[in-house]
Amino acid sequence: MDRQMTAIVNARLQGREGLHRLSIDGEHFAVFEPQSGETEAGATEIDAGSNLVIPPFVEPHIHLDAAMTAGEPRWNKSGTLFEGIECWAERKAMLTHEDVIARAEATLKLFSRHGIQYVRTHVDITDPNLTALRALLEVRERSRDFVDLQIVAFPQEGLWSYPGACELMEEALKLGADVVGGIPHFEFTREYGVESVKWLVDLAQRHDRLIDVHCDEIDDSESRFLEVLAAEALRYDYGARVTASHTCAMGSYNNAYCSRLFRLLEKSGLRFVSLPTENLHLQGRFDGYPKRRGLTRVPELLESGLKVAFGQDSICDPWYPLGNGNLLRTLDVGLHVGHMLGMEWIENSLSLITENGAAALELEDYSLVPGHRARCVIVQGESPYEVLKWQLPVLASIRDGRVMVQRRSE
Ligand code: 17E
Ligand code: FE2
Repeated sequence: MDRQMTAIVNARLQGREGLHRLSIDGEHFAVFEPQSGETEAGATEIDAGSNLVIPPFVEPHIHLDAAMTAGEPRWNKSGTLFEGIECWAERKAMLTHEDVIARAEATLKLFSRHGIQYVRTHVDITDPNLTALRALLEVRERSRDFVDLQIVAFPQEGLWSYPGACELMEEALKLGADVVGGIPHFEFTREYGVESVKWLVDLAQRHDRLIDVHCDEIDDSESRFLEVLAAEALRYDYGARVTASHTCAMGSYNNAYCSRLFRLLEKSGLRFVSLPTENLHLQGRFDGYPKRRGLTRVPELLESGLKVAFGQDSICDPWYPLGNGNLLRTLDVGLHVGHMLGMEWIENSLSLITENGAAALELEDYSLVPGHRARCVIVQGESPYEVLKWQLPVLASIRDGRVMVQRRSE
């Protein structure tokens, strides 16, 4: 049974000196008080042991329908996105309701052990039976105790390029998908890509839904659907509700084009999700040396005031054979690729797997303040630098005042 707590003591908070006592009233945070020194935890109090207490981790981009299917029915030998899509089409034909539920729940439980309490999953709707979507809608309800799950209706094989995909998108939203997805760089033609983006932005507005598009996940400097997505978002004043995922091609754009593009991005206020482990693995596959790394321009986006979050994208699926649920590993890789190991970046880095993800998911009631839901994690380390260096599993994950995960410090 999860234990209900009345306070967290000996907590270190980002941006504040010293130790704090965070009291909890039922499911919500109550008063936060500075402590004069270390204190002993009472029977219904949890001891943070001078470690940082931060909001729960947010996984802003995962594919739960494909999780844990790596090698089924065959391995992705080339390591490209495109062979991954082919392998997945074969595995997709074998999906059952129970199969999807079992793998998705196992993955969410793995995430929970790593302090993730919010997840956005893409679910492939290019399937006339919508098997994965129906299963994930059930998982969303069954898992509410330990995770808030957002479901993106994701047309993996294209909106314009897969027969019936638009009707399946509409159906997915009627059934209860939270977010509208897309994949313009995979459509048969550039025009299809542009049309698909315009169509999905309109669809989202008609249904009052968020948007999260797999956008320009390719090392092609001519893949320029991000500008279309941003312009549409700006036109309808929808930017804060739109996430551009991947945007790998931005790593290949020339600087003059990027300079023009960034003006639009700043005006649009789009959210960004970068998937560093995944794209390091999938991109650069058609290059000789020097070889591109296929990541979007993370530090430049952040310096422009835009919000970028990191996500895992895959857990052992046709696109990526590894993954362990620990977002600190993803953060580590992303900071390396982005040349972001300067101390200022490190000190601010936890926002990439917490609050910037929360912004993409439009979470309310997220930050650690009195009155908000008592949801947080106790990480191992007194500073973001220590947390990043050690990458140890969370000491505790608390949700609405209940302790869901607790382990001894290492
Ligand atoms: N589908 C896709 O289009 N791109 C990816 N990176 C994954 C699935 C994991
Ligand atoms: Fe993805």
